[in-house]
Amino acid sequence: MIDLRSDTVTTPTTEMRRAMAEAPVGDDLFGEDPTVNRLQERAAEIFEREDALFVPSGTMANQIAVKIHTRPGQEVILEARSHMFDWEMAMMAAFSGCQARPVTGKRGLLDWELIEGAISPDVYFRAKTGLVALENTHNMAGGTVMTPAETRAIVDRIHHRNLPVHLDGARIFNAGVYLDAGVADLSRGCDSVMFCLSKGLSAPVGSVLLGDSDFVAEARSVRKMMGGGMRQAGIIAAAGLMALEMMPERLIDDHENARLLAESLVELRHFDVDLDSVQTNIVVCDLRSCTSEGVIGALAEQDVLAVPIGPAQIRLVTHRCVSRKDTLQAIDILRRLDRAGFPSSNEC
Ligand code: TLP
Repeated sequence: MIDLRSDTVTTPTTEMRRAMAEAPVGDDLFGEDPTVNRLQERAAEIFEREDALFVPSGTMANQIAVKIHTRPGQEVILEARSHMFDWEMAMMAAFSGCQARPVTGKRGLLDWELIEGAISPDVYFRAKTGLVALENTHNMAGGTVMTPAETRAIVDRIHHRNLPVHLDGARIFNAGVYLDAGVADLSRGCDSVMFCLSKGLSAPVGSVLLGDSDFVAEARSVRKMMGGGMRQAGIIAAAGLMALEMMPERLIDDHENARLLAESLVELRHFDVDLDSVQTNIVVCDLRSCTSEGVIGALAEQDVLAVPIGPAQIRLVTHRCVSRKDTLQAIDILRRLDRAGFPSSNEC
């Protein structure tokens, strides 16, 4: 099976499993789990932040940030295909009482002009903007990155309007590898940032939410409110620590495999890829004369898995459990199917 559905399917390494078995643990609700504490300290050091909080998922981290930065009745400006808008169960409405103000960015990236146009006018009969949320890398745009300079330029202007910024950095280490930049630089200025240990970094569970000490103290209490307080969580934090220390540098392999996949796909009849958007480990393909359902089904019969992200759009994600050999094999299968035509293709 060549599983290109997501980098979330990565399984922990043998070293991670060993570290999990041997991790010193304690009750984290009393702040007594040494492994969780170590993970949070290391993350704070690497991101150059005052404090960090280990949480069960990226979704929870993002939604804790929304809860803290906003008040009910406010709007959150975010990208139209961002994870926080499309994939988090309308939680900003359900939990924080906010509505999204989505803006379509070029290749998923927001610039100041777009954001400024979405900030609500300062009149009493309009909902106030409470937060701007950015995403780096941008998942549904194909893993596109924002540079530290681009981020900083936007963040400074947003702050000038007295608004906070949260960065969904689920795959910020991929951005760092692509740009040869540190994650501290990529997130500098943002009031809060979260990253996932459980995607390309291969840990089984967990994300980290970072900010200043007051923010993280509040985040700890919102995490509890959401039922995300964990006890001997050092068992999973141990894998997270290894993910953080050992895994970022190998992400380059995933980027190279994604590039190879994308460059092969553009040669085919039924696939269209914006090669400029393939910067990290994600390939988003528009389909010609066939449906996502038909392509996904035909691939699955050949033991290649991908996900639909629209009626004629699929996503392929490379990761540690997809080798160069697997990538070449997937390309062979795609070529063969493309020549034969897909079952639901209009041409067949
Ligand atoms: N993304 C998943 C799916 O939910 C779509 C994936 O397969 O890519 N921010 C971004 C940018 C994400 O891509 C994801 C997960 C999250 C947040 C949420 O993380 P989890 O799954 O830990 O809640």
